[in-house]
Amino acid sequence: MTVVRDAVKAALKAQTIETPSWGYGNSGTRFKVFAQPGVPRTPWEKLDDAAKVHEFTGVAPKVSLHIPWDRVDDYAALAACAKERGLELGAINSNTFQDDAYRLGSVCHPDAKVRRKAVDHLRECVDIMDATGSTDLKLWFADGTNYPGQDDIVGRQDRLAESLAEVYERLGDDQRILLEYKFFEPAFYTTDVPDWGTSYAHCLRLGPKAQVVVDTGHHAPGTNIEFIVAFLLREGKLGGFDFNSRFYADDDLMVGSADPFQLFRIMHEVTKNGGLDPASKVAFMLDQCHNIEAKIPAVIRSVMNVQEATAKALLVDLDALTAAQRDGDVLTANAVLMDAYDTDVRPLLREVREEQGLTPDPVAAYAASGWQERIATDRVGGEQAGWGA
Ligand SMILES: [Mn+2]
Repeated sequence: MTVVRDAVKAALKAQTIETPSWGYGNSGTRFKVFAQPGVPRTPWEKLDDAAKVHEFTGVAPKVSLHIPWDRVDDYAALAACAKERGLELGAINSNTFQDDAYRLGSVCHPDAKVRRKAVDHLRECVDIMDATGSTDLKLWFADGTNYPGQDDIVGRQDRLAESLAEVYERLGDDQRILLEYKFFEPAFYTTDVPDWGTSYAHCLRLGPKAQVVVDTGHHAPGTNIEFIVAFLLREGKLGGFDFNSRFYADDDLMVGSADPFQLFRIMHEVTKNGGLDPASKVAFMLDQCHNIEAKIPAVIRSVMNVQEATAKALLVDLDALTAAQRDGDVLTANAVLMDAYDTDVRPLLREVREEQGLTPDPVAAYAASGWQERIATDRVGGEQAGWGA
């Protein structure tokens, strides 16, 4: 049992969770963005906040950027700044949804000039990756239609494939495309990449440097996300996660808050099928908005929620599970899984943190650090970061 416990601890120490730069900025609902004191005004200040999350959790060394929200003149300098803070720049997220030109879509737009603009932006994102050392280009397209007959479904797929191929060509040897899907919104009739199957088919055609990213909030209610995860891992096509949780639509709430059991089931498939092995290159990213809650503690809480689900998944007795499955013992197989889920892993994680020289309680340590008060005092004037370019 000690051997198992040591292996679980080692895996938890090795896991990294990437936090999103936009999670530190102001965000909101369709109705109102609530500004909070101390919110970063620049990408540099976002890195300062991300560094705090890493300081107290020890497992969040990477930060995803979003272009143009994180546009700077010198990306190499931003990467150097990250490094000074013990961080690395992670996935570059493109934006082909906030320009007037994209009313009818971006890479699937019927007008070649608009598609050109979108593809040029995506290629510019790869230039930025070259400067920052980022390996992942995360693509989410708002493309779709609102009305039957508005555009040709197959024609849009053809344009998507052509656009993606041009971006794929631009990738360096160590770079990859992570193609995200979302079943609806902002388009309400058809979405051009609505589900994992569409993303998978395009990635398969593109080649080994294209993989699917699973945003946990981008599914219809009742979708079995862990099945998708297991399938993609088996095919070597799971690039990573955008973690968040949802009650209704794409709610972008803290991962593990709405349905911790679902997160455990997902992490069970990940741990069981090699997805925690760094060689698998599965990226554990957060994609969340903290609209009414304090942002930095919410990111810390989210990182801890992923760790807790991972710890429980690692505690599943796979030998007993396999034996029960082989014997067709339905109840025992289910009980083995539930035993792990019902384990309180918080003491184990406190131990892990102490062994890493970290504080056992990151939320309390952050609250006591004075950082929140300091940024509220220091970050006055200027424009707080948000969804605007
Ligand atoms: Mn996402």
